[in-house]
Amino acid sequence: MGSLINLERVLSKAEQQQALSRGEIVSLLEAGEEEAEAIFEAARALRSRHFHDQIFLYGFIYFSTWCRNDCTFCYYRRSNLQSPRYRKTSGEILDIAGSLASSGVHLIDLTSGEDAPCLEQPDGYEPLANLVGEIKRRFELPVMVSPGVVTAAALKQLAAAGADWYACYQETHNRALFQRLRLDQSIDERWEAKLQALRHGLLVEEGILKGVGETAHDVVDSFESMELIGAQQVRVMSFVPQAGTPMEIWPTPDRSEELKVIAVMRLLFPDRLIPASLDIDGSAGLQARLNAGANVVTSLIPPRQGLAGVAQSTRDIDDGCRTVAGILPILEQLGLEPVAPGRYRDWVTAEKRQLARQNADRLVPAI
Ligand code: SAM
Ligand code: MD0
Ligand code: SF4
Repeated sequence: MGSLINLERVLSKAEQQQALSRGEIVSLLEAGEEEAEAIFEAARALRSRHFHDQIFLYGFIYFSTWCRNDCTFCYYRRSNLQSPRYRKTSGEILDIAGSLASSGVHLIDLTSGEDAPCLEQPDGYEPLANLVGEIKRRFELPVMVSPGVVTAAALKQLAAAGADWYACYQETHNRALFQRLRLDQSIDERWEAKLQALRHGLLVEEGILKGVGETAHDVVDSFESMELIGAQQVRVMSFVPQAGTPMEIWPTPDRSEELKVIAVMRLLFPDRLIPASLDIDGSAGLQARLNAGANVVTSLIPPRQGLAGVAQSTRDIDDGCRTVAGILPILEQLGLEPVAPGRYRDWVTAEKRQLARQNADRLVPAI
């Protein structure tokens, strides 16, 4: 960024919710340490304006680590023989969801690899849909599903069962880079799955990886795509190298990069949900991400249930640091607090109503 005065001008535009140019966004992403502090402050001010220092908490259940895909960055890629494989039963998942619900999370995120039993049978997503319905009935919490790319029929079935969110991250919107990350997968099919989810009334989370070879312009392209699709939740995760994968010696990026992306997302999407994931640096990384303007703590995992994280397969899980009780002192220190449970449900309901209106206006029938 040329000068602090210029930075002030850009931040004041953002605070007034005026559009920023590509050059302005790139300069924010390339800001130095001192300038970054000013960007974080502006991001926090916008978060306060829209969310009153109240934070949402997401419980995470990685219910199957089996996957047919071979993403170069992922520990659970099919060809990684070192990765621990498990598939939790419906009973086990309900028990875990119950303990997360009673610990005070606002949402249950059911995540898996693209697991063959689901994919090989015509009605393969019925068990997941039934599970979603049962979790909603028993615990009255919103549910997110993250099973990878699934068919329009499966999305319809999941939405009918009561799923509220579909999370599916493009990782990058640069076609050549996508192809290096998500080997033999279609960038268009992944995008189309999110469009289908929206058409069926599911809220959508879009996301990118930081430090996988993208440029600042690629990141701006991703912001434009997030805007275009109208994602209700947007995320960034720093790449963490995984043993036994082609990217195991690829360096993890400096965390200041992810923090600036979080803050710039807050400036560009002030009223959207932006996660601070515990899956990258555990609870030690939470404060910085919240200070950068995130408003959802994700990847809360009950201890000692044999569950894995995505980027950190074991970190902080069994010692209870990734629980609501474990992170509450961090929120408190920052003058933040978890939102009352009903208010998260209200937020989701209001967003789903707005999406239903948009879908009706578009008059595009879902298939
Ligand atoms: N299999 C589904 C899919 O790929 O969409 C669901 C799992 S998804 C939640 C896994 C996500 O975790 C990826 O989309 C990626 O953004 C993130 N992730 C995976 N491996 C990672 C790594 N090594 N470092 C950082 N993030 C990673
Ligand atoms: C997280 N481990 O929030 C989870 C995961 C999938 N919807 C989310 C990447 O960090
Ligand atoms: Fe499978 Fe998802 Fe990992 Fe890719 S990121 S290998 S789709 S679990």
